[in-house]
Amino acid sequence: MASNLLVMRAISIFHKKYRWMDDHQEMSDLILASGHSEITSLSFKKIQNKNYLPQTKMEQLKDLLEQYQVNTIIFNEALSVKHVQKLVQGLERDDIIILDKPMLILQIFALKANSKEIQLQIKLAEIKYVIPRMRQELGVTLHTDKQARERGTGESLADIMKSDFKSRISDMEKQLEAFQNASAHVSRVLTFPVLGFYSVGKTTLFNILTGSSRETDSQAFTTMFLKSSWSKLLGFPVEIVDTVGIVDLPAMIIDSFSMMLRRIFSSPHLIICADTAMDLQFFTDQLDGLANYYSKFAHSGLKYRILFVLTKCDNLSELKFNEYRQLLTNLIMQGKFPCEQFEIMGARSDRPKYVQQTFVAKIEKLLEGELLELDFLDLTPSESSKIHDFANVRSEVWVGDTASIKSIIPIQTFNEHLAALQTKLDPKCYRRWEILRDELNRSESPNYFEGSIEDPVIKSDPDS
Ligand SMILES: Nc1nc2c(ncn2[C@@H]2O[C@H](COP(=O)(O)OP(=O)(O)OP(=O)(O)O)[C@@H](O)[C@H]2O)c(=O)[nH]1
Ligand SMILES: [Mg+2]
Repeated sequence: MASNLLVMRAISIFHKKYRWMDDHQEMSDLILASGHSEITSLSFKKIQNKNYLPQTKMEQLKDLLEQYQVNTIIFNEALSVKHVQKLVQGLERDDIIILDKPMLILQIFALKANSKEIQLQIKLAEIKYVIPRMRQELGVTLHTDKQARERGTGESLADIMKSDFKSRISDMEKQLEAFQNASAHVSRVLTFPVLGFYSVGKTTLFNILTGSSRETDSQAFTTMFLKSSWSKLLGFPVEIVDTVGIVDLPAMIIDSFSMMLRRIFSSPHLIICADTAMDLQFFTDQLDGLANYYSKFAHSGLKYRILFVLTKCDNLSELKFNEYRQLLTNLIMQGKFPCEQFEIMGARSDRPKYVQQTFVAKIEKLLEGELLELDFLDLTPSESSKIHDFANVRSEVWVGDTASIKSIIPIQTFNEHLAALQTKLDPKCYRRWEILRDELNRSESPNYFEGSIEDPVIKSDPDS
């Protein structure tokens, strides 16, 4: 998308102490996606009180701005208003555009926003990010010009701004809620949102699992809105939801997307992707970031079952893959992702059938206890075809024009579809289902950590 727009030249400033940015890759991704081109970059280690940048770096930056005739600089972290003021003073120029990481990300979101709901979320995030900065700025101005403090009503300008913003925020939140309510639906099938940092391969996985052809791209934030599609790989339908990439952002900005995030986390079944094309440090940071979102938005009453997918493992040796897998397992064992059950698998886009087969095996394990084995007797052809629509049919025997079917069905789907077919259920199964349902209603099963791990080395290659 950025290629259709005027590309703005910019110098990036890289604070090396900032843990996330050790390899500079994220910064470059974001700069590109925001429609800027990175002319050159400058790095520094320690923030300096006077000008924010150390003096030698400040001089270097001035020269670079002059040399490249550029007036935009982009920082790899969040800057306070004070930092910005110091920089402007130090650079002795008032035409400088200073972007920090949150502002850059909001610009990307704004560029790619393709629905009213997303646009509203971005506006809200912008206002929330700007408010504390404006207050500080107003505080500075008003302090030097006390006359400006009073308007006709005797209110301070800062108060007027504050209450205006407050009412705008509350209006926007109401509008957002209306959007969310309109799009909310209670899913009658198992839903699996695919979560993960941007560009980790969420949409690629979504396409493999659902047979869709959604756009994938190496540029950050290719996907900007949720999209569901059915997967029938398991025999019974499950809904897979492709989501917007997660990124490390200040809490107040994340909050603006909280309604969308809460909706994602309302499913107790999650697919969490982590990119193995990144080095181990970045991989760990990714998982820490995801765990932050998880602890913030996971619903306390839900017992999550999580399928962790280590993406892009086509570029890894088995040894390296095991390191990533072990790291993830350790984090889970430390309680970073409290859940009822988890599974781990590797994924690679060049082996779609392998990914599909592994997904089926893993989900069947993950859903243990949530799947019912049900047998039906004396089915008419139309009843039989109905069962094919919502159950994994393991065997089907026809005698004349009636069929017997052995099937697997998720508990969640059972009530919805079987009311009409209860009379066809084998009485033994019906009894089992009743007992299980009573047990489920009574039990308060404790959290436990149990998982099994998929070996990414393809023993027999279904794709070849
Ligand atoms: N080598 C390799 N590349 C992959 C794999 N999966 C995805 N990619 C590439 O990674 C890039 C990002 O993939 P997407 O599927 O768009 O990632 P995403 O997580 O949906 O990204 P956003 O929507 O931007 O958050 C694309 O260029 C893909 O071709 C993989 O298994 N191996
Ligand atoms: Mg995507």
